[in-house]
Amino acid sequence: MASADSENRPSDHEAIPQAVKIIVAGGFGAGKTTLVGAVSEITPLSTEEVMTEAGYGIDDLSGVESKTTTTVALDFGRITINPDIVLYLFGTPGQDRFWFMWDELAEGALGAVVLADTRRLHTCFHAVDYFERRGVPFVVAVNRFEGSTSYGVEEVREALDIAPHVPVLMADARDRPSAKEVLVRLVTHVIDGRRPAMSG
Ligand SMILES: Nc1nc2c(ncn2[C@@H]2O[C@H](COP(=O)(O)OP(=O)(O)O)[C@@H](O)[C@H]2O)c(=O)[nH]1
Ligand SMILES: [Mg+2]
Repeated sequence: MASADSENRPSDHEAIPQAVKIIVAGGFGAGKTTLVGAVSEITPLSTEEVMTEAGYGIDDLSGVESKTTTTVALDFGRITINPDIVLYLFGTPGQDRFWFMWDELAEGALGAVVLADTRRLHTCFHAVDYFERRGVPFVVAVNRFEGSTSYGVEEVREALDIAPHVPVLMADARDRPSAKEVLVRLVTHVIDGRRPAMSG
C-alpha cells in the first residue's frame, strides 16, 4: 500500500473521498431524525414542525398516531468515522408528498441507510426499491419499537426481499454507538462493493 500521508487530498485511487454524503431514508416515523440527532457532532439541522392540516388525510399516520412533529424539509448532520472519513447525513422527508426531492438528495450520495420500522415494515419498500433502481449501495437498519412484533434480521430480509449481499442489521436509532455502527457498516459495504475482487 502506497503511503501518501503528505498529500491528504483524495485521489481517484482511493475508494472513498474524505467528505461523503449519506442518505438516511425510511418511512414516516421510522427514526430518521432520531438517528441523525444521535450521531451528529454538530447540532443537527432539522426542520421539525408541529404537524398541521397540510398533512391531514395525506400522510399515513397508522401506527404512529402519537407523532406530533414531522420533518418538513430534511435532517442534516455530520459524523467523523475516522480521520479520513467524514460523513454528511441527509435524512429524507418521510412523507409521500415529498418524493420529488429524492433525486436531488441521491445526487452524489455514496450510500444510504434504510431504517425499517418493525411496526410498519411496508413503509420502507419505496426506499429499498429506489436505491436498488438507482444503484445506490445501502444497508437496512431494523429499528425495534416496543410493543411491535420482533422480527429477526433474516425475517426482515425476506419480507423486504433484500439481496443477500446487502447488510441488514438491528439498530436503535436513539443510541449513538448503535447508530454509528450502522454508518460504519454502510461505509464498509460501499468499500467492499468498490474493491475489485483482489483477495489474497
Ligand atoms: N423504540 C424506539 N423508538 C424510536 C427509535 N428511533 C426513533 N424512535 C422514536 O420514534 C419516534 C419517531 O422518530 P423520528 O426520528 O421523528 O422519525 P422520522 O419521521 O423517521 O424522522 C420518536 O418519538 C423517536 O423517539 C428506536 O430505535 N426505537
Ligand atoms: Mg423526521
